[in-house]
Amino acid sequence: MKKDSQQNGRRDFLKKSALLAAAGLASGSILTGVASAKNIPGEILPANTEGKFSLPALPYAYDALEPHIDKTTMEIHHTKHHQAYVNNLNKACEEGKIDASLDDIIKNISKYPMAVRNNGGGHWNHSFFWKLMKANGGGAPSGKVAEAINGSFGSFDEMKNKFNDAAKSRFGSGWAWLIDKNGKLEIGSTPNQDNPLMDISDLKGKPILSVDVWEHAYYLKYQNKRADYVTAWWNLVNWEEVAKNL
Ligand code: MN3
Repeated sequence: MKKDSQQNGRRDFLKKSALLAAAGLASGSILTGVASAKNIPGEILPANTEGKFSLPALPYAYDALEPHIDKTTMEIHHTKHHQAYVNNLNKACEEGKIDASLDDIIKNISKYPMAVRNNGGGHWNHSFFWKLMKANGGGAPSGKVAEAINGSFGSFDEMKNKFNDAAKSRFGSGWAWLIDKNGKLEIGSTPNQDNPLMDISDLKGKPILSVDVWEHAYYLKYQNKRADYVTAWWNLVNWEEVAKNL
């Protein structure tokens, strides 16, 4: 009898190990591209309490954006990906003795090493992106946002089509943007964690709205169907926040 229960215990242990290994592999596939050499798939990175930059809290719960963006994706995206950008930015700033503000770093990004560009951009972009979404968002913009969109694109639908095209056609990882360029709204995309405030960017202007099209933002729920993710994402847009950016 004793031997049986030992064997059962070992079988349970093996089963659990296999599940953990599978979970590690699964999260590893969506963690591709996290800018951390030390990041082990499946590992929760410790919150950085010593560095200059810190992870902002989300303005909603991890499950608030369901069913459009699932809880697990939001949790991994915020606590692992964004946290990794913050940790690595702090490390790069410490190593390079960089003491500028994030806005100054972004504006003059050509003067900094690639680690600062990738992780500083990652921190700026995600901090901007979280606030652009909310539970029960979406619908059509009103007031000055609607006026600006109609003035620059003719209609909200036309702007949406252009934005969707920019999000879909960005090859690999990056971001689609609605920007204000000298009083006129324009749409484009940037690679990796670049953004339209960076001096090296081909797309330059003041960010108004953006969507993260890295696979880690949607892969668990949408797999390769980036277009479906972007279509669903419109249901989350926080137009009051967009108005503040204008
Ligand atoms: Mn992201």
